[in-house]
Amino acid sequence: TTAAAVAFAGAAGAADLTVGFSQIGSESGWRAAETSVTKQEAEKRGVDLKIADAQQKQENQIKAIRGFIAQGVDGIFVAPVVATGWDAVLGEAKDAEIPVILLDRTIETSDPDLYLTAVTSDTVHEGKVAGDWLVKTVGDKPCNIVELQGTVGSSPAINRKKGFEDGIAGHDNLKIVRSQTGDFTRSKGKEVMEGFLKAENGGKNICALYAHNDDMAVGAIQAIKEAGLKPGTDILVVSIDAVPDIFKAMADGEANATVELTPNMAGPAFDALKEFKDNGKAPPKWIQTESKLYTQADDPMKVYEEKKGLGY
Ligand code: GYE
Repeated sequence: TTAAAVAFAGAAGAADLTVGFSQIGSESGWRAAETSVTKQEAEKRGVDLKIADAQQKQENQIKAIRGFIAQGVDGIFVAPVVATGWDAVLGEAKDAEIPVILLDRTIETSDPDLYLTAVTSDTVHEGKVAGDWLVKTVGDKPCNIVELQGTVGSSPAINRKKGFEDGIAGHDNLKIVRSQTGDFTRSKGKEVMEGFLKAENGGKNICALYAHNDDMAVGAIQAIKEAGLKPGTDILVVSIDAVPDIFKAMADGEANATVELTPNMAGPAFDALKEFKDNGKAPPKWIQTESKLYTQADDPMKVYEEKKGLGY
């Protein structure tokens, strides 16, 4: 037997789990990091991972899930692009006795048995943290807010909107004057922000931007600068994810705060799946990741350096 053959046998033996991952796409820096971290976490555990990129389309996700079922994988991970419309395909996975784990976004269904667990942050809470920060920061001043929403119908867009509204509720000096989707992308964030600026007296009527993710905020910051205003001072900027680029912007005084979202959703998901497969032990229905607020006071350049390399 050659050394190569031995190494090959070893690798095959370690791959005791095959997992199919239906990923949304690569709309944001956070999403790209999640994909790379998922690969790293699979490799650490010797999991044979098959990733299907859905290019933002639910129909592609449904096809990919059907493909994984046909291949007889041991488990399926899904980051559901929108919250509704999963019952039929997840029912097929259930009939095939293949456990499904939701990553980073949740679904609306009347049958909780359609998935084993969901590894996500509390996206309502994230929005509330952002809203609370803004309330504290503006004090009694009147403040017109513009909001860049995430993908229409996605659980984080629905929940981050709600949480933020909860956060500013009862503070009548804070008012959301415009709210539109930027689809979680940098380019759309910039484009929609340009519209907001034009509609609000070149931006002079805007006191703060709340973006459902950092990438849209980064695009919007560019638009604010091009309009001749100073992001971070003329217009406060608060967003969610904690990608490296937002820490750079914070270090430059152009962004004010972000709420951290770990790109490592897959690590806990692999562990839960293995425990379930090996010992029949079902995980809790929700494995919640942390949400931490960062501001300019938190040494953004240091955090930037730390973040680089963690999948980003
Ligand atoms: O915040 C955003 C992404 O689903 C919670 O999706 C996730 C969001 C994340 O594209 O950047």
